[in-house]
Amino acid sequence: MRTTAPRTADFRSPVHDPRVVARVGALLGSAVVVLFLTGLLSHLHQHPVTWLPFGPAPSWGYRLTQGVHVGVGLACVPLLLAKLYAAYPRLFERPALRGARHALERASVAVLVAATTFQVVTGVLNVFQVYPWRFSFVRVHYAVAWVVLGSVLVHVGVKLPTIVAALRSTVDDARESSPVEPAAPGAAAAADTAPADTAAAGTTRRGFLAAVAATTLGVVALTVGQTVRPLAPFAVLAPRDPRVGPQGLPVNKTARSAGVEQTAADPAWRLGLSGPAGERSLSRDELAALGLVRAVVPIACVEGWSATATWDGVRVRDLAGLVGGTGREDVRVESLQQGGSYRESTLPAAYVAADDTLLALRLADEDLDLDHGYPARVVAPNRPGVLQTKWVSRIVVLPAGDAA
Ligand code: HEM
Ligand SMILES: Nc1nc2c(c(=O)[nH]1)N[C@H]1C(S)=C(S)[C@@H](COP(=O)(O)O)O[C@H]1N2
Ligand SMILES: [Mo]
Repeated sequence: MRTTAPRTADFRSPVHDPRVVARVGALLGSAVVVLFLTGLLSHLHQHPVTWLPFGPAPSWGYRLTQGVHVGVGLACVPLLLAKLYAAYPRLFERPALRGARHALERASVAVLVAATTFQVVTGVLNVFQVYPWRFSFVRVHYAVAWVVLGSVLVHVGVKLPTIVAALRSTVDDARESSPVEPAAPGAAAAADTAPADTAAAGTTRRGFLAAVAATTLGVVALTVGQTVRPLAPFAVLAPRDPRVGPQGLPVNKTARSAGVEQTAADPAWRLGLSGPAGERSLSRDELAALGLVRAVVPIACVEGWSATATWDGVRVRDLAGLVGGTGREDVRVESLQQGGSYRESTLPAAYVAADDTLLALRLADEDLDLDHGYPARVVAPNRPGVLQTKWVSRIVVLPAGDAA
């Protein structure tokens, strides 16, 4: 039995090769850029900034970007494992420390691996609604996203010559089987003693890359059904089936878990309206008497699942108008729910003005199910699910220019 730590050159599999590492890395790096951009969009939806106002069009916008975020995020599981497997022998390079520049390079790789692994592990657990931690997932995931982006940029910058050379040489060319990164002195010496490359090694590398590509595509194919309806039967890896739930729509938070079972079902419920012209209160029948408008607007959960639904309700713009709103003010929507982050949301003015932004009373030609927000819930196009507030108790027209 060996007692000493292995050396990089001890890892003889032809897969431990810069050409493989660079190819998997290019895929993973592209995925990370897509994740950063789509994630940033999701963040900006939930924390609007005046210099980049979102609007209600296209109605499927958030559905697409967050669906891509979670789809690509799940695809990162095989990509990350493949990248770590192909590159890990470099951990055993000796001497481990070769001066300040090298130490910095190693530290940046450590940060990159830790931060990316953290994002993938916590992201996947979040999508499956498993929270074995006490911190706020969204806040930490957002902060670490910047660390991932920074360390990817440093990593690519430092490795650019190696990456370019590796991507230029074909995977099956009969070349010496070199441990990852031949530039390292120890590794170069080892390369001399490594067995000459053969066609078989090329096949193994190509086989590995093909297997990684197939697994990655497989993960995507078996999860996109959570948002692409025709593929729903194949979404065996997705946590949600977009067809399952009351009125054919999934439920993230039930009336019971939100603690509103009694208050939402109370026949004495009235909608409170508040605005520059004063206060109003309307029963459900009075709301319905205003005339219902139909909108086909998807629910697009931040967790990646989404489903189109047909809603009937009163335009939020018209409700705001009853208390002096002009359609140019933001509107705050409050729920009967007493606690939790999603008990209220703010509709920016551009959404308030939209024809399809409703206080919905009905879904799929029936009164809303209690779990879908009865007696009334907000639906607006191109919005994260977390902002489609259910069990609405009050709508407040905010002073113009008082963006939340
Ligand atoms: C590896 C690189 C990744 C980066 C750079 C990244 C980046 C981001 C960012 C910036 C946000 C917005 C957070 C906010 O609203 O403040 C976000 C949200 C989210 N990400 Fe990622 N992400 C990554 C990986 C993943 C993975 C692998 C998954 C799971 C499959 C995932 C699932 C989610 C979910 C579910 C949200 C919505 C959270 C919420 O609003 O409740 N992410 N991501
Ligand atoms: N009051 C309240 N509204 C809420 C939530 C909540 O927790 N509380 N969850 C939101 C989330 S995360 C989603 S995805 C949508 C889902 O709407 P549905 O249950 O009708 O499908 O409701 C949103 N509205
Ligand atoms: Mo959600």
